[in-house]
Amino acid sequence: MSYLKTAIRAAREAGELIRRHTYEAKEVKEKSSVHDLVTEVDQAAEERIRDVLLSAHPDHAILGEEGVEAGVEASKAALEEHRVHEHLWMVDPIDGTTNFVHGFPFFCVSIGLSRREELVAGVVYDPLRDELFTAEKGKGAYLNGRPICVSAEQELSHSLVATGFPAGAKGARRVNVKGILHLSPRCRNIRAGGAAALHLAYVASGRLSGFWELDLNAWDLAAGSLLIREAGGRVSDTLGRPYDIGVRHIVATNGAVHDELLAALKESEATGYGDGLRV
Ligand code: 2AM
Ligand code: CA
Ligand code: CA
Ligand code: CA
Repeated sequence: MSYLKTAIRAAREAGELIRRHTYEAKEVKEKSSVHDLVTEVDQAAEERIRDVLLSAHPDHAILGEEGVEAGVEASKAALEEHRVHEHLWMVDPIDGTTNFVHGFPFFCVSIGLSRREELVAGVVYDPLRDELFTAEKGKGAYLNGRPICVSAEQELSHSLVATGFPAGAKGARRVNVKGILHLSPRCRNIRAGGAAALHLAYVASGRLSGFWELDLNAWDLAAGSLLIREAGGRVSDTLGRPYDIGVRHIVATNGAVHDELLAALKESEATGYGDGLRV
C-alpha cells in the first residue's frame, strides 16, 4: 500500500472513532495545565493510528502527541528519531482537543510522514464534515480527491487570517496577543478556531490566506505544511526561515501575503524569538 493510502486509512479509522464520541460525555484529564487537556478518545485514536501505520510499515518510527511530553523536547525527539529511522510519522490524533471536549465542531486528525527529514505525505481529516485533505510531495494537494490551491489575495487588507492562543510555553499567549492587536486592523479579519492543523488545511484550500501561531509541535504542523506547499503556498517560521520539522513558531500563507505577514509580526515583536519565549 502507498504511504498516502496507509495514512488515509489511519485517519479515517481514527476519525470514525472520534465522530462516534463527539457528543458524548468524556473523561477529561488536565496535562500540564487547565488549558492543556486529553481524553480517552485522544489516546484510543492514537492507538488506532499507530496500529494501522505500524502493521503496514513496521520499520517506520512514530512520534505521536499522546506518546511524549509536549514542547521543545518533542521537536528534538522528532529529529533524533530520524537518525535511526528513514521514515518518521508525526501524528496528532485529535488536533483541537479543547474544542472536542466542549463540543465545538472544529477539530481534525493530522498525520504527516517525512523521509530523511523531507515531508513526503500528509493527511488532515475533519471527521464531522467528512473533509479529507491529502498531499504527496510533488503530486499536488486535494480535498476529497479534488485538487485544491491557495487563495489569490495579494494583500493582508483583503485577507482572512487565522491564529491561535498557545496552551504550552509560558508567555506564548501574551506574546501572541500583541501580534493579534497589531494584525487586526491590517487584515480583513482574524479567526482563531483552536485547531492548528485544520487552519493549515484551510490555507491550503484557499479558505484562509494566512495562519500564524507560536509554540506548536511537529505533529501539528507536518501534514498541513505539505498540503500548503503542494497547493502553491509558503510555510516558514516567524522569522521567514523555510519550514522544517523542528519549527515551532509558524507562518503559513498563500505566498503572496507572506512577507507582509512576517513584517507585521516583526513590527509587533510577536515572533516568539527574542521576546522571552522558549523555542
Ligand atoms: P491540540 O488540540 O492537539 O492540543 C490551539 O491553539 C492549538 O494549540 C491546537 O492545535 C492545539 O493542539 C495546540 N496545543 C494545545 N496545547 C498545547 C501545548 N501544551 N503545547 C503546544 N501546543 C498546544
Ligand atoms: Ca494536546
Ligand atoms: Ca495539536
Ligand atoms: Ca492533539
